[in-house]
Amino acid sequence: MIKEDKKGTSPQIVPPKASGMIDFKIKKSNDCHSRVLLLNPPTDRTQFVGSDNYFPLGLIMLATVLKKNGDVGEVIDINNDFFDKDLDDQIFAKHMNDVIIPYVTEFKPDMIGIGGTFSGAFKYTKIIGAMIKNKFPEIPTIVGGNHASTFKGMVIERFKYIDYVMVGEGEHTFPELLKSVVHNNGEGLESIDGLCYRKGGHLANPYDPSLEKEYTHKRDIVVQNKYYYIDNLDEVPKADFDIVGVKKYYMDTSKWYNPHDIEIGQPFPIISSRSCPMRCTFCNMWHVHGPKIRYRSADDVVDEIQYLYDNFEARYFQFMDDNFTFDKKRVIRMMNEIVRRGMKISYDTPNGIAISKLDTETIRAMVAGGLIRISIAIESGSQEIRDLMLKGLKQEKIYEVANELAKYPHVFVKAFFIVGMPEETKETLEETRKMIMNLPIDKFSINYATPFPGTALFNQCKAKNMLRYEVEDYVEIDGHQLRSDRPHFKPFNLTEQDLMDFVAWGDEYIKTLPEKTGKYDPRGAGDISDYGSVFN
Ligand code: B12
Ligand code: SF4
Repeated sequence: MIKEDKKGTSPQIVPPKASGMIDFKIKKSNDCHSRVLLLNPPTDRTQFVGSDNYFPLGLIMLATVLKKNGDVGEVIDINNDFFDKDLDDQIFAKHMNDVIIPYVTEFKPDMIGIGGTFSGAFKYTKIIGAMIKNKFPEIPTIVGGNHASTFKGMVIERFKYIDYVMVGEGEHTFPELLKSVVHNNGEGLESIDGLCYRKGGHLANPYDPSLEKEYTHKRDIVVQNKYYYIDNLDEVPKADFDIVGVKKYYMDTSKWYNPHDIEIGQPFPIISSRSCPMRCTFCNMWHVHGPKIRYRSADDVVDEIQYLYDNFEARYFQFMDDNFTFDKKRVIRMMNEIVRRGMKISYDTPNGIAISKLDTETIRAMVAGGLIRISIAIESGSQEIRDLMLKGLKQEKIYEVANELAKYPHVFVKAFFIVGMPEETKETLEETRKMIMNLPIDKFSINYATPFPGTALFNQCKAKNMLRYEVEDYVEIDGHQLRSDRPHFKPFNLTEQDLMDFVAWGDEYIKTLPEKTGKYDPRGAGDISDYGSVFN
């Protein structure tokens, strides 16, 4: 049962029965274990935002659950293979032929899963799927993550080389799928929450590469919505980073902003909650992690930090939550616990913190816990635009929080801005410019408003014929959804050039900041004379 909310964007999911505790140990029908290969597609370098070498956390978490169940789950992070290399279709195909396909031949997986945190990676998801199926028609393929969760059955309908789509988080449903497909001949597929497939599963799709262009008919596709999300996140096994090998993620962090002088070494991601109850019109996060925010307990999070601290010499953490500070008490408890245990760590929040949930007490606790770099999500200097975005953020609050953060001069403050919403005007851009110049911030980023499928912004652009591509072609995304050298659509009352001029101004202005603030953050930048670009 899915009810559209008043804005017609975010589904309020009414589960058919109350979700209970999830048993992560899936009992198999026999003693065989499954062998699963999980592949992380790369994001296109030309579209890449940010230059850090991130762990594929979602796939690591899935592989951790498989390992706990006694299955063999391996992750090949192709994104990591290309971290510091150029990438184009030809180079990628060669890598598939020379490295991935021989590995599959040797590994003999029962199933191949392809991840997809970003729509921008879907171009390579398709190439991986097609090349794998051409070579190994008998191996079932599955795609998960944000893009596939948004498009669900349409992915199967369009791409015959993909057999299954898993909507939303997969820690409890992926093992169920393996049990059904690998051990029970596809029995019970219809009761797997959020699974989309062809009737009869991959068994009904004897793959013939010559039919690749033919779309499967809609009536043959089973599309199941996702109802159950894991309530008790403490139950989810903690990411086992050994699965991918921590050394592969080495980055030279010696020049990162580091006021504590605690060696940064290898940064580790922490996700302490899932989803966010807000519905900003440009955000499609809830397609994968559901409508309701769910938390890990403060102790569980600090236990994970402690484990990484003790076993991997981790001293630098990155909280990647959608809305980390939504529950103020939990964050303060977490920070107090870090202090109580005497761990000397630093951390940042690359994914952005909701300003409406920050206050004096929370900021004080966060700084005591090791905060040295915070990204705050302002989005626009115009109250009118923020209101249209459903940001729920007042002008006074932005200044209050920025001034509060400025009381901790060692904390590096980066502000996120979006320009080019449909209603943007010269006046609202001017308000953003003024805010950037007046706020006590150390860095900022400016992104062009991006109509991610499944958002209210996408629907608005569609209704007003502003989209650059045909609606149904958004499933085929070729990386254009990430950073772009030009706006993704033209606002009602501005030209694309107006927006590009604004970004060009930002690119110049940002270079003046290190001198003004005395703080320099080289991430994404060449040297001090070229202080990165506003996209980083
Ligand atoms: C952390 C994060 C980042 C990190 C990167 C982390 C990384 N590993 O690469 C940073 C800060 C760098 C980042 C950057 C960006 N991000 Co970001 N990010 C996130 C965030 C908050 C969490 C992702 C995550 O790690 N989740 C934790 C794991 C456990 O969950 P998961 O990846 O979803 O995996 C689970 C399921 O999806 C599923 N699953 C996933 N893959 C598979 C595969 C199979 C086979 C199966 C069965 C299941 C399955 O099971 C997993 C376990 O439950 C998401 C929001 C969200 N909640 O998803 C946004 C999000 C993915 N980011 C988004 C965006 C827009 C960006 C940027 C473009 C922002 C910008 N303009 O700069 C850049 C792009 C970066 C790039 N690669 O080029 C959008 C993506 C929209 C889209 N459709 O593409 C999201 C959804 C946020 C949003 N508000 O809309 N991001
Ligand atoms: S506050 Fe952040 S995570 Fe929540 S809906 Fe808005 S943009 Fe998305």
